[in-house]
Amino acid sequence: MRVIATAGHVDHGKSSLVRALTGTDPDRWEEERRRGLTIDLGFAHTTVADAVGAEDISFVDVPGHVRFLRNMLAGVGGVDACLFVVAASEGWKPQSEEHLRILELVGVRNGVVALTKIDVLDDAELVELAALELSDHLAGTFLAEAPVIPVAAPTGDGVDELAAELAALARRTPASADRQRPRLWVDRAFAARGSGTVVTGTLTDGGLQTDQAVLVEPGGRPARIRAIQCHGEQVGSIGPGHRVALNLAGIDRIGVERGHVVVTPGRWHSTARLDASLSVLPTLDHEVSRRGAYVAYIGSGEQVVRLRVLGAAALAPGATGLVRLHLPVAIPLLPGDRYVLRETGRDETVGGGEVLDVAPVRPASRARPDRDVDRVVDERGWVPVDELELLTGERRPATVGRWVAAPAAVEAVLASVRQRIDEAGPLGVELAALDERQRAVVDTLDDVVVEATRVRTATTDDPLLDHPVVAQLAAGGLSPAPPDGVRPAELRALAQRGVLVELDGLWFHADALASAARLAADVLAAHPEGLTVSMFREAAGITRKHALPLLAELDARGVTRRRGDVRIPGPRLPAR
Ligand SMILES: Nc1nc2c(ncn2[C@@H]2O[C@H](COP(=O)(O)OP(=O)(O)OP(=O)(O)O)[C@@H](O)[C@H]2O)c(=O)[nH]1
Ligand SMILES: [Mg+2]
Repeated sequence: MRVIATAGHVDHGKSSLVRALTGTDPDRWEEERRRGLTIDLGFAHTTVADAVGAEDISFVDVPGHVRFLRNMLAGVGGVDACLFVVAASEGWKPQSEEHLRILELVGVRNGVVALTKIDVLDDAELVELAALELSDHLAGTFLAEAPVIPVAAPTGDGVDELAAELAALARRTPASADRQRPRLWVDRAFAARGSGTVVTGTLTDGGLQTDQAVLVEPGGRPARIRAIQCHGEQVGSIGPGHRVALNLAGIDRIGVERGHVVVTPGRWHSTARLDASLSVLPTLDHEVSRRGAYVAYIGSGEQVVRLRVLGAAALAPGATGLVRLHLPVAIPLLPGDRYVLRETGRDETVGGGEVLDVAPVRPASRARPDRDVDRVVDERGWVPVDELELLTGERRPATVGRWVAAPAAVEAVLASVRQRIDEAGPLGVELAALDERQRAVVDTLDDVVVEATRVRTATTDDPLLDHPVVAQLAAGGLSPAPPDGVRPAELRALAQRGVLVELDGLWFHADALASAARLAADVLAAHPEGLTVSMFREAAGITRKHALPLLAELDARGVTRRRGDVRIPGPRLPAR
C-alpha cells in the first residue's frame, strides 16, 4: 500500500483523474460537487496493475485553488508519492509551481505526472509542445525523470497507461518503515454513530491494534482504540503506510481536530520548541528574519510559530540556514520531520525544511543544530539510552551504565572519581557515597578494586591480600572460626583495605556482610512483619554469638532498622 497525493493548479483535472482511476468521487461535499471545485481533502483507493503486478494505492486528493492551500498542506504531510497534474490546455500555472515547491519541501521524492485535458487541444503537435514546456518546469526537481502521461478524463484516453505507471511508482517508492513508534496525523475527526470519536489519517512509523492505549496530542490525552478501519473494512490491527480510521474510546470528539496526532505512550517526545533547517524559496522577493507572522505546516497541522534565525539575522532568497521555532503547543516530533513555512501577512510560501533538534539545550545564540546524534550526546553529556531514542529516533547501545555518554563528560566524572579514590588511600571509598554516574564509571576503571561495598586503588604488589587468613575467613562465611596464624597488625591492615571486618571482637570476611544483607532481604520478603534474631539465626544456620554482631552491623549500615524486638527494611536493603 502506498499513499499518493494529487497536486496541481485548480481545475486542471486532479479529482476527475482520481475518479477515473478509482471509481470514487473524491469531492465529498455537496458544495464541492455543485461548484465543480475541490475545497477540502478527498480520499479514494484502488488497485492498479502493470505487466509486473498489482499494487494497492490510496489517494489523498487535494484542492488546487490557492484559497484552500492550507488544506492542500494538511494533505501532503504523510504521503509516500504524488500524482502531479498539469492541464495541457492551460499550461504551467501559479499553483503548479507552488504545489511542486511544497512537495519538495515536505520531502516527497517520487511521482508520476499527468498531462490532462489533451482532448481539449485535440492536436498531437500541440500536446507535444505542452509536454516540452512541462519538462522545462520539471527540470532540476524531483519530478525531472518522472514519466509524463497524456490523458483525457472524459474519453478515458491514457487512463490505463497512467494506472500502469502508478503501479510502477508504488513499487519503486519505499514503504513506510515499521519503527515501533506509530504516529497518525489526524486529517479528519468526527463523532461516530453510537458513541466515540473517529479520526482518520495516514499511519506511519508503526502499527496499531484494537484495545491499544494511545495518546492524542497536544495535551497527552489518553484514549483507547475501540476499532480500526482501513478502506471501509474493520481490522484488528494495521501496519504503517495505510490510510486508517480509528474509533477512539475515552476521548470527546470536541477538541480533537485536524492537526492533532495519535501516538502510543512513551514512544514520542512532544515539543513546543525545535531547531530546524530552513530553505528559503529562490522566488521570494525579500529576506526572511524574525519579523513576520509565520505559520508552520507540520504533519496535518498548522502552527502559528515564532521564528529566530540562528547564526545570522536573516536568510536571503534561495539560501538555506538554521532556525529555532517556538510552537504554541507541544506536538510529537522527531529529527527528519519536514515542515513548510508560510507568511500570513503576505500570504506566501516562504520555504521549509527539516526538523533537526526536538529539544535544543543550547541558547539560540550558540545553537548550531544538525542531524548528528553525536552532537546531541555531546551537548547533553549523559543521555539515558531511552531518552536518546526519543530525541533522535536512533537507539544506541549504552556506553556507560544506562547512558550514552560523551567522551568528555565521562572523562570529567572519571577524574572526579579517581581523585576521591586516590585521596581515600588504602581504605577506599564507600560505593554508596558515589552518585549513579560515578558508580557507573567505576566499572570501567581497571586499576581499582571493588570489594564488598568499597572501591579502592589496586595496589599491584600487596602480598597481604594473599594472606591465608583471607581465604580462611571467606570459607567461614557467616560463622568463621577465629583467625589464627596472623598478627594483629596484619588483621588491621586487611580491615583497612576493606577485605576483613571486625565486629565485637569477631573477624569476618567483608563478603559475609553482603551475604548477611541478602539473607536479611530474603527473610524480610517472607516475613514483612519483621525479622527476629532467631529467624536470622535459623536462616543462616549460625548461633547468637555471630548473629548478634552481624545484625547490629546491618543496622549500622542502614540495611535494616531496629524496631523493638524486630528489624524492618532499611534504605540500603538490597533489592531481590
Ligand atoms: N475536456 C476535459 N475536461 C476535463 C478533463 N479533466 C477534467 N476536466 C474538467 O475540468 C473541470 C475540473 O476538473 P477537476 O477534476 O474538478 O479539477 P481539479 O484539478 O480537481 O480542480 P480542483 O480540485 O478544484 O483544484 C471539470 O469540469 C472536469 O470535468 C479532461 O481531461 N478533459
Ligand atoms: Mg479537485
